[in-house]
Amino acid sequence: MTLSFTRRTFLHRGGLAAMAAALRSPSHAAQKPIPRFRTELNIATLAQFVDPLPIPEIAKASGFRPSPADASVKLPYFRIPMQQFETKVHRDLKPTRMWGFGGTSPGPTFETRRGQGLLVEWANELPNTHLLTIDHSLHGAESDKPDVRTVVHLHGAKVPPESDGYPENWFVPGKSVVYHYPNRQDAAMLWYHDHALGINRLNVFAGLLGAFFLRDEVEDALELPRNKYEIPLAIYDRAFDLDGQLNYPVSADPKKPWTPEVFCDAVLINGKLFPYLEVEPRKYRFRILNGANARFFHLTLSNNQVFQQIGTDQGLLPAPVPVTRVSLAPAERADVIVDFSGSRGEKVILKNDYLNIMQFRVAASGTNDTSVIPKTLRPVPKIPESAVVKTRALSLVEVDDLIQRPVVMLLNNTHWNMPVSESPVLDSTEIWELANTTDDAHPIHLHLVRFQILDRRSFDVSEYWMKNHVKFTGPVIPPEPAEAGWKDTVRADPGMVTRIIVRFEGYTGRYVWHCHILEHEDNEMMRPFEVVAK
Ligand SMILES: [Cu+2]
Repeated sequence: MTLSFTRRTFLHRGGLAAMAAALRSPSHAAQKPIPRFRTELNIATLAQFVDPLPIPEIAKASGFRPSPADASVKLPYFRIPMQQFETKVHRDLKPTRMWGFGGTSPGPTFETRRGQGLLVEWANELPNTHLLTIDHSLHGAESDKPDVRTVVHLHGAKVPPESDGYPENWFVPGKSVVYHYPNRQDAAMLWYHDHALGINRLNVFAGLLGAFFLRDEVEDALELPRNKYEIPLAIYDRAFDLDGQLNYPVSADPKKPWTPEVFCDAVLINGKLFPYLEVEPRKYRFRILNGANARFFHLTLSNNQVFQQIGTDQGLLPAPVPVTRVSLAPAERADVIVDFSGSRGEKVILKNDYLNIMQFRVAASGTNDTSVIPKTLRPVPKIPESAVVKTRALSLVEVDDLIQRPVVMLLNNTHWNMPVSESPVLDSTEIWELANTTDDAHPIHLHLVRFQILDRRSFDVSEYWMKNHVKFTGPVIPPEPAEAGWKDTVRADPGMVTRIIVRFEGYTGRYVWHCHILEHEDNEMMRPFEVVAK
C-alpha cells in the first residue's frame, strides 16, 4: 500500500456523509463493502430528564494487607472485579449489556487521602467473548491474542511502574493483579480505566472506567462544598442500537474495522442518558471528567451562568477562574463550583454545545450554605525554564492512504514496538515540544508525571515536512487561565507546537505517553518512555 503524509481534509471528516452518498449511488454501492452499522437508535426520540443522576458508590476496603514498600505497614485492601452486567441507561430503553467495575459503570468511586496508600486487586471476571468488534490488524490485537484481556491504569497517579497498568501487562478472565497506589501527590480527581494494548478503545467504550478522589489538608482547609454537595460527573458519548445495546461504529472494511475517531450522539452522565439532579439553591462542587473515546466537550448552562473553575487534571488552580464554557478534551478533568442560589425554583440545563445533556432542578428553598469560594486556592509555582536539562522536539503524525483515509497515527514517526527513545533522568526537568502536523487536536497524556503548559504557537507544517524545520507563523499563545495549573493531559492543537514543562519525579522505570483519543492510542499513537536513575 502506498502511504502519504498528507494532512486530513474534510473529505474523511465527513466520512458518514460520504458513506451515505456512496450508498445512494448504485455504482459506488456495487464496489464498496456494505457498512456494518446496525440500525442506530435515534436519541432525539427519547424523553429527556426522566431518570435521576446516578452517583457511583464509594469503594469499600475488604481488609488490610502489608505494603509492598514496607511490610510493617498495613494498607487498606480493595478487590474490584471487572464484570459483564445489564443496566438501564434510560427509562424507555431495554437494559444494555455493559462491562464495568464492581457491577457498575462508572465503577465505584475511590475516596483516598494523600500519604495513605492502598492496594487494589483488579480481578478480570469478564466472559471470554468481547462485547464489541476487535480489529485483529492492529498491533497487539492480533488473532493469536485472547479477545478478552484487560489491564487497569489509574490516570494521573504517581505510582511504581509495576502498578501503572503497562498496556502489555494485560490479563485474561479468571486472573487478577494487585496494584499499589502510594497516593504521594496533591489532592486531585484521578480516574481508572482499562489500558489493554490494541483494544483499549473497546474496553473503555464497554464501560471500564471509574473515578478516584485524592484529598489532602490544603483542600480540607478551603471550606468547599462537600459530601452530598460535591458530585462527580463522568461524561462520555455512546451509540446504541434499537435493542438498547452498545453500537461501536466500525469501518466498511471487515478486515480492518478500526475507525479513526468515534463520535456518538448519546451522551451519558454517570451512565445515564439525559439525567436530572435535584439540587438546593446553593453552591455545588462538580468534579467533571471527559471519559469519552474521542469527543471534546464544551459545557454551558442554559441560563448562561458562570462556572467557577477551581481545579484542573492534577488539582487546585491558584485561584478560581470564572468561565461560561467548560472545555474538556478526552481524559481532561475540571473541578468547578456552580451557585444555584440565584435560580430558586428553576430548571437549569447543562448543555454540550447546543444539545441538552442534563437538568438541574433547583428547589425553591434550602438549608443554609456555609461553603465559600475562596479567593485563592493553592499556589502553583511555575517550574523555572532555567531548570531544563533537555528539550525534546516530538511530532504528532497521521499517515493517510492515497484517498486520505487515516491508516495509522504516530508519535514522532515511531511505532509502539520500536526501541525506547525518550529516557528522562529521575528528578530532572525537560521541555517537550509537541508539533502537531495533523488537522486534529490530540489530547496528549504522560503517565507518572504532572506538568505545566508553557505555550502554543502555530507553525508551517509544509515547511516542517520538506525541510524538517519549525518555522513559526503566529504569536506565542499562553495557556488559557483554566488550564494554567498542574496538568497530566494537554490539548495539542492542529498546526501548533504545544510546549509543556515536566519534572520526572517519583520512580524509575517504564511508562507510556500517548494520545487519549482511544482510537488513535490503539493504532500506534502511544510510545513507551523510561525514567532512568541519576
Ligand atoms: Cu490523537
